[in-house]
Amino acid sequence: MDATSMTDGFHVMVDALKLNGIDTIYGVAGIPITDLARLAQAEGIRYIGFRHEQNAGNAAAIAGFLKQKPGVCLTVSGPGFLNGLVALANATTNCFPMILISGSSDRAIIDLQQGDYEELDQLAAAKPFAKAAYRINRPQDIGIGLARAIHAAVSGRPGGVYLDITAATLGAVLDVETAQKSLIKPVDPAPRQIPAPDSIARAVELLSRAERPLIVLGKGAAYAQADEQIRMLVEQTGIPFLPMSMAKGMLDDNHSQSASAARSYVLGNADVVLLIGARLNWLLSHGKGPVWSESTQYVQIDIDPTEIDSNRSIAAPIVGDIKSSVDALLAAMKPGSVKPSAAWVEDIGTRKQKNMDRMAERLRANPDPMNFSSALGAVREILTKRPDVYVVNEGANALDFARNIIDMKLPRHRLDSGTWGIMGIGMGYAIAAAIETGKPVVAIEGDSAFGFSGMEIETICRYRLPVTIVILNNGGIYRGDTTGGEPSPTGFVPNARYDKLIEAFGGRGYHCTDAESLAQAVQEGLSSGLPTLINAVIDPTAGTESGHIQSLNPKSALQK
Ligand code: ADP
Ligand code: TZD
Ligand code: MG
Repeated sequence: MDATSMTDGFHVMVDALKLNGIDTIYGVAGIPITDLARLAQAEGIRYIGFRHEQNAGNAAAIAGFLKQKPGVCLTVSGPGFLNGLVALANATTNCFPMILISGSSDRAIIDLQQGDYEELDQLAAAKPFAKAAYRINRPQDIGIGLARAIHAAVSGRPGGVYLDITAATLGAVLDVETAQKSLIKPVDPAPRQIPAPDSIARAVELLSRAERPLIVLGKGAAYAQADEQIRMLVEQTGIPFLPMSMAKGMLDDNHSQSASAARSYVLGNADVVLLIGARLNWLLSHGKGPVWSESTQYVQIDIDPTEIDSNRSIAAPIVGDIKSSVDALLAAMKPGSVKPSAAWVEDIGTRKQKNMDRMAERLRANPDPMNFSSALGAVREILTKRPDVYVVNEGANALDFARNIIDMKLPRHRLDSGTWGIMGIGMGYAIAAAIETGKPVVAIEGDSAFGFSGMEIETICRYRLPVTIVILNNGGIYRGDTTGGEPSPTGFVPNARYDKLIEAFGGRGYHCTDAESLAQAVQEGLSSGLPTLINAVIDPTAGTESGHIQSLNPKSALQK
């Protein structure tokens, strides 16, 4: 056989990725995958090089959420892989499809623990944190390895998949014919899961008896891209809805049926709740009192049967994909058979109005220095006119205030700390949102939150991405250190000039101490379409410990 009919693992991997429509790779280069990145780029795959694998992994994960296909992150072995593992675990926790592909060193040396360069038993390390984990040991298995990874990432409940590829496999030579025959493009990797008809009948029966029904939309509903079906369900029944944070914008936050401004009232008083792609985890107080009533009954739509009864008994489970399940519900409900009572709608309306008036007052105030409400009021003023902007958000107070103050109008436009309440997703999510959608991004960041991925501002500048970062800078975790003594565990350098960081890479920095200049800076960042970092100076005494989740914080019994 002559050399022209031979190929190698690098080429087979790139061919397999292309065959499966993987058009973007997020990663950090190095041994043994540098040539894989180079070759992928040469073959037309977009390669986005990061400064830390965790951020590349977070980018891949959110790309998966936005596109309903696995985002791919590429790392080196050992520590590079481990840096990416946090993102893989976060993807799995949030039900985002992603594939972490890491090169690995010599199996013979790893297994005898003889000390190879960046030696680590990566497959074993990945297993507890991934939905699935596979290793490819032979070049002719690359096609099937990637196919298995894709199926695992997007079928059923989506999640993070680890795909280990040894350096030897990448370098191994095989003939072109064998290589071509080995490639696989999965047929229907995320098959519809049609709910059982009796589960639909049971749900409709329960819903038709409800007087105070509520629909809770979770990020599973956003992921499912069943936007039209969900709108029809909500509007045809007239049931009030409550979006979880990443489901904001599925319907306009200003929709007359939105119950967000009366959240605790509706959770505490609904008699039948329809959960659509939302788990009854800590973010919904586990479905328990005092937030929820003992007598509330639930319909739950979820693709994962083991989610049902995870925290509380579910009277009418619907196991299926959201699109098929909502279609089935719509088909089974006779017009007018499911509707909220007039009193319920009126009560919610009254409470909403009161809370919205209160919020408007807080947004109108113009304190010096700025607090969270006044700063976010300025950001809101600009974003209201730009519903196409993707909003990334992390922090404690910075997260809680922005979630409430910044309204969303379009589905999947709000990307945040999610199920773990994790810090560090900011720049990775912002980069992927810009890359995948071509739309502008505003990342609203606590000053602590920003620090976890802040070095990626170089990446943002290198690729000239339309990302505007607003740092709500109160000088620390939850608030600033005003004691003046030894730095406190939660305090940072007071009056830090984050705006100067981005200038080092050619981006534009703003230092804003009032709401007017902040609004102006956000406007300029958005209209320039260029990397922008706004240091919004917040009162260091603003902010409460742990934001809105102080109740989860154990306090030392010995503390005075
Ligand atoms: P939130 O944090 O917004 O409340 P969660 O992440 O807790 O949302 O819940 C998302 C749920 O959606 C998960 O239980 C997951 O299994 C489910 N899910 C994801 N995609 C689909 C889909 N296409 N169809 C049905 N359920 C889905
Ligand atoms: N590490 C990781 C990975 N995730 C976390 N959630 C934390 C640490 C703990 N943590 C929070 O839960 S919020 C937060 C940390 C460190 C930062 C809060 O400070 P901030 O926001 O400046 O980002 P505010 O506006 O000052 O509250
Ligand atoms: Mg802070």
